[in-house]
Amino acid sequence: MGCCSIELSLTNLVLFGVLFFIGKKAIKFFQKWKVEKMLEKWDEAPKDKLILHTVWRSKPMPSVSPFGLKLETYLRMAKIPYEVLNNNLDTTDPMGPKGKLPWITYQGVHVADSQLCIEFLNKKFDISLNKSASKEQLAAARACRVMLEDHFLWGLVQYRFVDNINALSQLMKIPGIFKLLLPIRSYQLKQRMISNGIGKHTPTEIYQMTGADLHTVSAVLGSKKFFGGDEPCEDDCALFGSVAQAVWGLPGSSFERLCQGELKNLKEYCVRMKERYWADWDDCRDKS
Ligand SMILES: N[C@@H](CCC(=O)N[C@@H](CS)C(=O)NCC(=O)O)C(=O)O
Repeated sequence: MGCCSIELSLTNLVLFGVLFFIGKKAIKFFQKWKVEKMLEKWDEAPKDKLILHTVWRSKPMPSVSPFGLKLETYLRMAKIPYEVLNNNLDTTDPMGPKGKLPWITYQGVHVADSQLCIEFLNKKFDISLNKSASKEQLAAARACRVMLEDHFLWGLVQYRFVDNINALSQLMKIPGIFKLLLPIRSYQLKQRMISNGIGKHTPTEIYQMTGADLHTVSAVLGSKKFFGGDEPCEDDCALFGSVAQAVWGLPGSSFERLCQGELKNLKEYCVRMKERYWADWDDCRDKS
């Protein structure tokens, strides 16, 4: 009798395992199919227009995505035409082929990842925004970009999505159904932080570690106007995309306080970038 019940539960376990495996495969297959369908739709987009797929406009600033703000700033720096009102900025399919935003469609080609988009566009339009900066300035700017995008980002995630998820609607409009899913999103991101390693620290430790990134970036900027010197270099778009989040996109955070006080050269830098490339900053904010 006992042995029979062990056999039964073993059969159930195997059955459960098989169903779990099939379910996972089915979800993957469905996701792949959805992406293919979505890309087929964008294959038909007019070939002469560059379409920037990104998150919808937010309240304090045009984009609360560091990567979205980076790529849009790059397009402005490189003077590559995309007009928001001409519908060249798409927010219906913000997530691209790699499940992330931003991404672009140009001449039937889809490119995902802000940095890969920049490299692709540099080649397509024969652009170099690094002509006036020194080798040292470019190296320091790159190091700061990688630090902000791959390390400081987790401080932003901790503050915005883990500790203050309910305040997200102060930053951007959240459609009804998404509001219900926010706790799940918060949980997913926390899990991602744990797999990364940084999520194993306490929030205070995470804020200290990522606040130190801002100190470093501020020291590298020093009294320069831009990370490229008197003129911005290519990485200035990325540095602006991330630092602007600390200045305008994380209200009430220690990052915001740092940029208003001790590290005020970072805020001054963001204002300089904003004035230079975003004369329409307020028009690009969601004022509803
Ligand atoms: N390395 C990527 C990062 C893009 C990224 O992480 N985007 C975020 C929004 S700011 C995203 O799409 N997150 C969705 C997710 O990871 O599930 C890039 O430079 O584009």
